[in-house]
Amino acid sequence: MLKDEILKILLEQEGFLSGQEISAALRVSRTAVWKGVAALRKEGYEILAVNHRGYFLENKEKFLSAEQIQKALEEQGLFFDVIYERQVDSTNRLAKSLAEERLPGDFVFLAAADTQTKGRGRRGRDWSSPAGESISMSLCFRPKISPELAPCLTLLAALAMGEAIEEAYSIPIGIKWPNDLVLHGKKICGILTEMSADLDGIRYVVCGLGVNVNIVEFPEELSQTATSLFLETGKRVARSQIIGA
Ligand code: BTX
Repeated sequence: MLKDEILKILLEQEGFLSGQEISAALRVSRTAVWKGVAALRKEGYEILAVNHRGYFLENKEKFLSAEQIQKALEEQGLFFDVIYERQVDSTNRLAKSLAEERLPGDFVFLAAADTQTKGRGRRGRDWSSPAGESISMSLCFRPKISPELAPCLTLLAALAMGEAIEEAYSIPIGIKWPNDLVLHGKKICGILTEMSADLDGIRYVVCGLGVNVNIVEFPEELSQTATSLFLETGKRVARSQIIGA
């Protein structure tokens, strides 16, 4: 959709970009650009328009994009596919369906979303992942280990995410066995590892992580047990930085 392409350009742009430049880049009329910008504003994107300068997307760190995530991964020396959607039912579900399409080839990819409509925890429990404030990501790969070792991957993911958070915020993070990260006794990250296996062994593993990064307020039913990195530290960190780390 045109508005998504406009958003992508504005996210990548450091300064202002004129309507003329956007219309030339996307080969559409300036009226179409104007309409696209209006649609994005309706969705909550804060886009400044200044005479003779053009458009500028404010608070870019609030938004995620495949490019930002890819860049953050590349900074860590990681080069694999990133599939990013603004909204999905569940990134684990998306990753599993993409894995089925990619089999029998070998692959590593990351499916991420700004928000999930049916984020899942263990045993069918719900996972809340508000837009603009949380991380919903699923790493999908084909480890050459026997299926009974797969549960260790949850612990590995917990260690990796714990270290990433400690690095970004300089605070100690606890792991609550088997699949949560906690800060000051409250949950800040949940991990759901799912596996597909047959008689030959593991077909693929999906390791899904949900992180409460910049969430300002939790619904009543979660407020006693859940917290966010922002609420505990007062610091806002770009989600792509944590995903990459
Ligand atoms: P869990 O079963 O250990 O925890 C689920 C429980 O945690 C819920 O019943 C609820 O009480 C509480 N909860 C729900 N949302 C939150 C939240 N944002 N913060 C803290 N507590 C919460 C944990 O399951 C595993 C969650 C994995 C989520 C990721 S997100 C990306 C991927 N896609 C997907 O559908 N699931 C994974």
